[in-house]
Amino acid sequence: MNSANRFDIITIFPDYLAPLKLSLIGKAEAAGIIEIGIHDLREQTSDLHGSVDDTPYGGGAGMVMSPEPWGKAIDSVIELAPDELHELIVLTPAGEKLTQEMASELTKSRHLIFACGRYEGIDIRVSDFYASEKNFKVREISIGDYVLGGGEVATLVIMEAIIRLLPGVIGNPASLDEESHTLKSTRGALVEYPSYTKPQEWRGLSVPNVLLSGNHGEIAKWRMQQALIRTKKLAD
Ligand code: 6GU
Repeated sequence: MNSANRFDIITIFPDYLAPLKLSLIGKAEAAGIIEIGIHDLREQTSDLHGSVDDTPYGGGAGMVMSPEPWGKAIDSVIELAPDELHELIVLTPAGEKLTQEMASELTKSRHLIFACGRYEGIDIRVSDFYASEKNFKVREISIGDYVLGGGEVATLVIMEAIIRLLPGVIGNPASLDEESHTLKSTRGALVEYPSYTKPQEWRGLSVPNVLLSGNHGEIAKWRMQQALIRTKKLAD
């Protein structure tokens, strides 16, 4: 059987990706739903110090990651999923912003390669080269309007958003349905309604009566109202 989605991550800090062994993603890997490879970029360097960066052409502050170690690392992970279409994800604050819709699209990809840049980013010719290769798609993705030290944490975020959507990963897939209905709704993006569990009273705070009523129509109405209120608050 060859049905697992494959994720290869290239980084100079492989230990940063240790959380992939935990929780939902760790279990999905153990169950054979996904395969994960973590690769140290420095293994692709040939000089004594394992240099992965150099000064920018045109001058300016900071360092730029050199294309050759990246080319070698990406070529080597292609061989781990030889017959698939490869999707290279370059993590950069200059990329398109991650959305739920994008995460959902990425579940269809059989082989995702995450290139975790550090410093001022990766020489753009790496993206340009693979974008022109057959069986390759390249996407530059950001997880929000702030700057991180590197793409590793962004990779964890994106992988978690994708993997929890894969069949068999979440115990009760109905919870995904409800979530996506709430998210889409009629006006684009609604956030989730608030949740309550037992006990019925906690530190003087009670669960709203409607949730105890057993009236599913009224409960759905209340939840929709609450989601709208929360969404509106965020927009203010
Ligand atoms: Cl993907 N990388 C870095 N370095 N900073 C970010 C980011 C990615 N997304 C938001 N900020």
